[in-house]
Amino acid sequence: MAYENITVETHRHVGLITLNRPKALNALCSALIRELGQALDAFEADDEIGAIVLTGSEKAFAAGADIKEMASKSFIDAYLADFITNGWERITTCRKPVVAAVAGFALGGGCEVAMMCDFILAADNAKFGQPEITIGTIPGAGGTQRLVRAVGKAKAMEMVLTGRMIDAVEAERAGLVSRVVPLAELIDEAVKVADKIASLSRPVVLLAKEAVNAAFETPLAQGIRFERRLFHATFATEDQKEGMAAFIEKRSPAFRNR
Ligand code: CO8
Repeated sequence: MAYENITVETHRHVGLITLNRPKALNALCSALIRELGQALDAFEADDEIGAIVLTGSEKAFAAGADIKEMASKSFIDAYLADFITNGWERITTCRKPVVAAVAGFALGGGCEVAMMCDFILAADNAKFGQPEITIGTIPGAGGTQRLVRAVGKAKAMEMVLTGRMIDAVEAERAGLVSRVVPLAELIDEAVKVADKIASLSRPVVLLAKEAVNAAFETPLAQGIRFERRLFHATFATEDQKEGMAAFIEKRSPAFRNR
C-alpha cells in the first residue's frame, strides 16, 4: 500500500513503521493516524511478522498532535468525531508487541503514542514532554494516565502542569523508557530487540504481553490469578514442551508457534 505520512519496511520477522512528515516534525495529523492504523492492521495480519517497531526521524519521533489541524475545532467538532479516541487507540489493541524507538522530540500526542507502545527504547537525544498546557489544552490521548503509571504522580504532575521536557537520562531514571542507546544505534537496536521477540513462541509472547497489560487494569489478586491461568495455558502449547526439552538437552529451541 502507498502511504504519504509513514514508510513501512520489513526486516526478517519485524515490521518497521517510520513516521514520515519531516516538515511538520511528524505532527500527528488525522491522515497519519489513519495510515498508522492501516500499517498496524497489515502487520497484525501478516503471519511472517512477530513484532513491530514504531519510530520517527532523528529530530522528532513526533512533536504532538497536529496543532494546525486542531486549532479551529469547536467542542462539538471534537465531541461528535470522538476526537481523539477515534483511530489513535489502534496501537493499544495491537496483539503483537510494538516497540517505540524514540529519537528527538516525543511531545504531547507523540509522547502519548510512544507510551501506547509496549516499551520505549530511547536515543540519547530523546526528549519527552506533555506541553499541551502551554497551548491552552491538556493531554488527550492518555498522557495524564499512562505518564502517571510510568513515572509516578510527582514527575507526571510537574510535566503536565508546566510542560517541562525531560531528556533521555531523566526518562530512563524515571522508568518511562526501558533503555537509552546512542542515536546512531537506535533503529538497529530496536529491530534487534523486536527480532528477538519475533524468534520466540508467538502464542507465548502474546500471553506474556496480555499478562503484563493486565497489571494496569486489575487489582493485584485478580491480576495474579489471571497470570496463573495464562501460565497454566502455556503448558498446552507445543512450544512450552520444545522450550523446556531444548533447555534440558542443551540445544536451541525450534519453536513451532503452536
Ligand atoms: N503540530 C503542527 N505543526 C508542528 C507541530 C505540531 N505539534 N510541531 C511542530 N510543527 C511544525 C512547525 O509549525 C514548523 O512548521 P513551519 O516550518 O511550517 O512553521 C515545523 O514543524 C518545524 O517546527 P519548529 O520550527 O517549531 O522547530 P523547532 O526545532 O524550532 O522546535 C519544537 C521544535 C520544540 C518541537 C516545536 O516545534 C514545538 O514546540 N512544537 C509543538 C509541540 C507541542 O506543543 N506539542 C503538543 C501538541 S498538542 C497535543 O499533542 C495534544 C495531544 C492530545 C491528543 C490529540 C489528538 C489529535
